This record gives sequence, structure tokens and C-alpha cells, in this order.
Amino acid sequence: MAKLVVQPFLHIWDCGGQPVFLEILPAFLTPRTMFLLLFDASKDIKERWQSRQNTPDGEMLFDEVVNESTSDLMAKWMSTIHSHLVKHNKDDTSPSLYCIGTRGDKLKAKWKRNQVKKQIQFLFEKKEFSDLIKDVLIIDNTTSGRGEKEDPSIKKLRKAIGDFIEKLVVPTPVNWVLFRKAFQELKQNVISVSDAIAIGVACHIPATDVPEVLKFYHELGAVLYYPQIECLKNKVILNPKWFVDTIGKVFTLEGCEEGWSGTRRWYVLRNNGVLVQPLYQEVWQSSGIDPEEIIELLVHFRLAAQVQTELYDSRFKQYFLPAVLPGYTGDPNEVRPGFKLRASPVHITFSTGYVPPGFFTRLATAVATNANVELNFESDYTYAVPASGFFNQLLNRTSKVEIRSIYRNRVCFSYGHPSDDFVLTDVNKAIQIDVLRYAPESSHPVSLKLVCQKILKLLDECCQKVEKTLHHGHNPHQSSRRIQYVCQCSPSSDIHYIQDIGAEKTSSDPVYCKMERIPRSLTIKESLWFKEERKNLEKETPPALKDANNDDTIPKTKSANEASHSSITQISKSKDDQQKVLLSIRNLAEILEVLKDGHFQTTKWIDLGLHLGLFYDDLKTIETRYNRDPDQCLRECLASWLKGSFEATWDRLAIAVGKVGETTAATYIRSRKELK
Ligand SMILES: Nc1nc2c(ncn2[C@@H]2O[C@H](COP(=O)(O)OP(=O)(O)OP(=O)(O)O)[C@@H](O)[C@H]2O)c(=O)[nH]1
Ligand SMILES: [Zn+2]
Repeated sequence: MAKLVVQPFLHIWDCGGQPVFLEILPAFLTPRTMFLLLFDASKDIKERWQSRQNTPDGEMLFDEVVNESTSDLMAKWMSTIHSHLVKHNKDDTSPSLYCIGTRGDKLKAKWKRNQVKKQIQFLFEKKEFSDLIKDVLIIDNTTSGRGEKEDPSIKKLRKAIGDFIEKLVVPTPVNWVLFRKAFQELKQNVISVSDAIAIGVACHIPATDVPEVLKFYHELGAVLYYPQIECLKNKVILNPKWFVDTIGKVFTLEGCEEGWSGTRRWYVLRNNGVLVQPLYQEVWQSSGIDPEEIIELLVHFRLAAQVQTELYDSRFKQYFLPAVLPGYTGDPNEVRPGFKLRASPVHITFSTGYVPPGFFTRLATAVATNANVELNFESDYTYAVPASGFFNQLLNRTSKVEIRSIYRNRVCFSYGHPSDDFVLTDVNKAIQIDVLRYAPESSHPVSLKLVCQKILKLLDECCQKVEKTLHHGHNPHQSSRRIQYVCQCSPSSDIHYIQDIGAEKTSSDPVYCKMERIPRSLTIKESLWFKEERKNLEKETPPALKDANNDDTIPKTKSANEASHSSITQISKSKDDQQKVLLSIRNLAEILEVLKDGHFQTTKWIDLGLHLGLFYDDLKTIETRYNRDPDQCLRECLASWLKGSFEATWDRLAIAVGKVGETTAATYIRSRKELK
């Protein structure tokens, strides 16, 4: 082995808080990074965040106001960084994220600073990413570098950075260091892999080792090297910052300054998120990389998807780049009027509590490439609202509000032929799915029910693709993402979900929610997401229930709600009592005893937890906390289940126990609790 020398690396990425960076940056993060999340401590962190640009001559340009507060954005970044570190299995490293509130001088009173600090701490307390955050510092930059007068928090931060740089030092073979020095001397942005090999050989690195060395430097963020991307596999990007800036030209407003602003192609990009070939060829022609190769990279990271629209001359290629669009700040439930049938909203939720940054636009591009799907620009419409202002209201004036159908965080698609509308909206805590039919149900060859179910399947496939992209091919655990059905039990209540329901339910199964623990039938809008009752089960169903089901599953023409509500009481009465008894934490000892008597293998506790509906990440937390002791872990897992918002019954437990392969134990539970 060649002699090792220590080589310090320090690259600083200074990226704006603009939401578009949340989209681009995850593709370029490397694992050995210290993160400083900056926010303006003098502002209310619950207020909607507004993008601000400081021009060189000290002016401030105000950009879009987004639908997220500073605290939402901070939490999103924390969870992105967390998942970024997890995928690289960096659990051996100490946490390396600091939240830094600037303009501390505006908060004169100490209690005010502490209050802001507490608010930020509250964002990560008890979250799976809480261990990552080392400190929250409120700093006064105006004292920076002023010796004695300098804010002690700045000193603290400086020391933390210094310590981190020490740790960053990587023992590297001397010839590898030489190799990189040669790159730096070149002062070029990109070179070919064959040139890199020649340089490597000159530094006594065997030609066959060069790709490994390139990967090493890629991991450190010193170069970009993508052997897995066809068009870029023969290139080494020596200046990553330059590359990200080049790509960013179409994402930021920079292009406007360069004189393309008046053109149709620029308009189509700004307004519809469609990047046409003549535009990207022009923007990137002098970059030193073939524009087609840059586009392929964007496609690889799912920032772009090739589409066909009528917006531009069809001889040229077109790509959909939702990340360039402005954000939608209106009501997520607002849709184009005139629909005949609308499914209840469904949410895709995540165990972090937030939609992971970069997820939504990638989901949109993944969906846009599906053969049954088209971007739906046609559903742009205007509607009249009462105008604001005293005189306008006095004169009963209205003003027109233009609703566009495609935004960075809301995309309307058409699905199938004749088409239905299918809208995805990023509502921060979840991705909302709406499906609407504008044609009468009777005139359509495919039922909306079938369309809804196909859309769920399509979305699941697309989400998996996005997860792969965001995790660089590492497969994250499935259970961090879930489908939740928005409960329609009462129109006035806050958004909440139907509990304990999965795709395997049929539209005639009774459901519950946190507001209404008494089982009820699904409404027509909700039932669109579920299959019809399986026919072979019918003979086992008690007569009263069967009648109710028949009422509910036949396509209805009138008043679905009335029909379903009248059947609630019948269902709850007809069910076996023991089967429906809800278990609470008081039953924990008994459950443990029954499982023990049934010889349940405690080592299977994680799988059991998953089948009971617990989140994988929560189970992992239990595992670490209880040192992998199966008995303790099982007890905690069951306790979480009993305390959580699940419909905990002996029946559910027996089903889950059976699903993990413990069929004897499952039978034992059933016989002991006299279940069917
Ligand atoms: N009073 C006060 N002003 C500050 C403090 N920190 C930064 N500023 C001022 O805030 C303005 C913006 O600072 P920048 O460092 O450019 O902020 P930024 O968020 O990186 O902005 P971009 O570079 O445009 O993304 C500058 O005029 C700074 O002098 C502080 O602690 N107190
Ligand atoms: Zn409800």
C-alpha cells in the first residue's frame, strides 16, 4: 500500500432557502457534511416564508410567498438531511447539524432568544431526526470578528466547525492526492474519463483503479462522477458547483436577464413547466457538456420527464420540470367546477410527518411519463370572487381569479380516455390525491371506482421509483410511506383519517375514525377507493349484514349517505361482541400472557409490529432503546399499538400473529378468546 497522507476537504455549499433548492440539492449531497440551517430569528417562525433576494447593491427583492412557514421548511430540511445520512449508514458519526437563527441582535431580551430556541427545539423533539441536531444557536452577526465583543454563540459555532474539519481529514494514498492536485491545476470544469485515466496513470495509479478513485472523490463531493448514467459515464465533472449552477440556469430567473424572457419557449417554461429543446440547447450550448446529456441527468434524477404537449412545435423534444413553477397557495380542495362525481381525498403520508423534500416534483415527473396519463393544461379556469375593498364590495363587484392547473406543488393530470381529472397536491404534511369525473358515470366505459384503484396502484409504483431516486438506489423501508383515506364523517371537522383501513378492505366493510368509534359504512365518495365485496365471503356473512351490503354495493342513484347511515346500527349489533372489544393498555399483561401461552416467538416482534400497523422507524427506535431484547421490545411494541390510534382487538392481534407465520399462536389466541 502506498504511503497515506491526510488530506483536508472543505467544500462549502451556500444554497438559498428557496423551495426549488429543496428539489435540486438532495441529488448532490454527500454523506460527510456538516449542515448549518440558517433562519431569521427576528421573524415569527410560524409565518409563511417569503423568498428574498439580496442584490449586490444592497437592495432586497421580494420573491414568492410560499405556503410554508419557516418552521415547516426547517423541519423539512432536518428530515431530508436525516434520511440522507441514514441511507449512507452514517450512524457511526456524531450528529452534525446546527440550526442557526441570525439577527439575534434584534432580540434584545434573553427570554426572547430562548423562546425562539425552544420553538425550533420543539420541531425536532421526539422526531426520528432529533439526535441529528447538535444545537440551536441564536447569533448576532453584527458582532462577528469583534474580539471581546463577539457574540459567544459565534465563538461556539466557529469551534464546532473547526472540530468538524479536523474530523473531515481523510487518510489518502499520496498518489491519490497528487491525482486530485493535477485536476485542480487543470482549471477545467469537465474532462473525459480517458483523460482522467491518463492523469491517474501519470500519478502511478493503475488504470483499472481510476474509477474507484473517482468514486472516492465523488463521495467526498470533490468531483462528480456518474458511471451509472449512460450519457455521463465517460465524464468527470471537476467543478461540482459550476455544474449545479449551470443546471440551475433554467430553474432560477437567471435566464430572463440573458434576454430570453420575451420568447414563447421561455414563457412555456415559466408558465407550464415545459422545457423545450431549442431553449435548453441555447442555455447550455456553451457549457462544455452536450445539452442533451444535461437533460438526461435531470431525467435520471427525476427532475425532468419527457412529455408531449400541444404547447410547442412537436418536432422538438419537450420536458416537464415542475420544480421551476411557482407554488400554489390556494385551497387544496378547490377544483375545476362542473364535475359529476368526486372521490374523497386520499393522502400519502410519511413517518417523518412531512413530505420529503424533492419527493413531490419527482412523483409528478414519474406520473407524467405513464402512458395513461397526460398533463392537464386545459383545466385552467377563472372564477369570480367578491372583490376586496370597500367600494368594490359596496358596488357588489367581483374580480376574476385565475386558477392554473399546474404548479410546483400541485399538478393536474388527465387519466385514461375519455379522461378523468386526477390532481396531486403537496399539502406539506402529505400528498393529497383527488380524482374527479366530469362525464356522467353512465356514459363512461370504465367505472370511476376502477379508475381510482388503478390510480392508487400507479402512484404506489411511482412512489417506489421516487424513493429509489432519492435514496440513490438504496431501498428505504416501505412502511415509512402510507396511504390514508380522509374521513368524511362530518363535513365540519378537521382533516382526519379513517382508521385501520387498508387497500384490502372492501367497500362494504364498516369503518371507524377518531371522532366516531362506532362503526359506520363508507360514503359513496370514500367507497370509490375500495373493491366491491368479494362474492365468496357472502355466504359467511350474517343475514342482517348481507342485506345492508347489498344496499350499499349496488351502484346508487340517490342519497348514498342515508342508505349507509341506516346500516350502521345493523352492522354493529350483528357483529360478535368479543371480536369488537377494543383493547387498551390495561390489557397489556393479558396479551403478553396469551402470546406466551400460545408459544409466540418473541423474536418476531418487529414483523408483528409492522402487521399491527406500527411504523418501521418507530420499531427501530424501540429496538435500539431496548438493546434488541426481544421480550422487552415485544412489550413496548404492543404498548405502542395499544396506546396508538389503532383499532386494537383480539381479532386484529390474531390476524397479525398469523401473518408473521405464527399460525399455531394465532389459532391459540382465537380459541382462547373464542373468536371465529
Ligand atoms: N442586524 C443583523 N443583520 C444581519 C445579521 N446577519 C445577517 N445580517 C444582514 O442580513 C442581510 C442578508 O445577509 P446574507 O448573508 O446575504 O443572507 P442570505 O440569506 O445568505 O442571502 P442570500 O445570499 O441572498 O441567499 C445582510 O445585509 C446582512 O448584513 C445579524 O445577525 N444581525
Ligand atoms: Zn371521521
